[in-house]
Amino acid sequence: MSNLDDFLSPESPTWCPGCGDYTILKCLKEALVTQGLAPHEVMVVSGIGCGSKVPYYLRSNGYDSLHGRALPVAQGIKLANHALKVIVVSGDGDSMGIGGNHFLHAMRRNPDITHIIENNQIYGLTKGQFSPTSPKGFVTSTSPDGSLEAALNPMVLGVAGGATFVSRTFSGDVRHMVETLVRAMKHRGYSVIDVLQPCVTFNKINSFKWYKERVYDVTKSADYRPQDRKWAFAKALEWGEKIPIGVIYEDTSTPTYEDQVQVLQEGPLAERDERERPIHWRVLAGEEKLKRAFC
Ligand SMILES: Cc1ncc(C[n+]2csc(CCOP(=O)(O)OP(=O)(O)O)c2C)c(N)n1
Ligand code: SF4
Ligand SMILES: [Mg+2]
Repeated sequence: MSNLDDFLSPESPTWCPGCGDYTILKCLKEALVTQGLAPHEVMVVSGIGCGSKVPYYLRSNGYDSLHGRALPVAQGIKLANHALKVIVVSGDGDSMGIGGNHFLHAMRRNPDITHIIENNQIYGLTKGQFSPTSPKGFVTSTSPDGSLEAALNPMVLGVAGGATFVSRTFSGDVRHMVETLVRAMKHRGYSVIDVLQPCVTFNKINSFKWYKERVYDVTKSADYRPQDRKWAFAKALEWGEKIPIGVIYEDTSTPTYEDQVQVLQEGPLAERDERERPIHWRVLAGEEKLKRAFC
């Protein structure tokens, strides 16, 4: 059993007052406690950005990696110790821009990790440039005449790319976010959560009010069918006057990447004696390395 104080970091958040990232931090802690996870069982990995500061503000294992590189780092950590609950927390720029290619390939592998995309539709940390999820025509410091590029939708990419759990939640709804995070973390496989997270300082369009007027809980729909990929794709495409939140796709039949790696079936690598590991998993040294390099 754990409680919220177990996850209390000595660092205080430096986010702007009212930023949607506060809700994500609060809900992540609650979701971890709800599942009875202790700080040493959790690894939070981020990139660089406002939202990527979460590992500093949560007392657990943490890794603040490079901008865009949270996913490969997280997958490496999961392979080294698949007993850890590995959670990626990174921005829309981090996840969909510079890290977009890692997103596509994580979907193909289905690692058992949870990816929280803090989607404020802008580059917050670097003071408000348009991001891959900004709408076409979005006026920012780097697009004074409006962005010419179409927006990416993480839900559409998630369903099309083969992520086995695709969902969305909103920083203006704590209960919904905790429930969605718990469901995502319980899923065995790559779970993606697109979090609508207002940047109150640089994105004056997509505000709490703007989202509140549009979001609805798709899990309450009469035709709710999260196992039906075609239905999920239609829901993922919905964006505008109505924006669905909740789990839209869940595939429980695809094995995780770790389930398919033979050497991991005997237990986490991190807990095993170096000499027990098959030769190709060891760091080869000296003569052995040379011999192998030339044969
Ligand atoms: C390789 C590299 N390129 C660019 C940057 C500059 N940079 C830091 S954060 C960031 C964008 C952050 O936007 P996002 O990921 O959406 O996070 P947010 O700040 O909005 O939470 C950029 C461009 C960097 N640190 N490293
Ligand atoms: S700049 Fe935006 S995303 Fe960054 S802390 Fe401030 S409100 Fe949050
Ligand atoms: Mg952002």
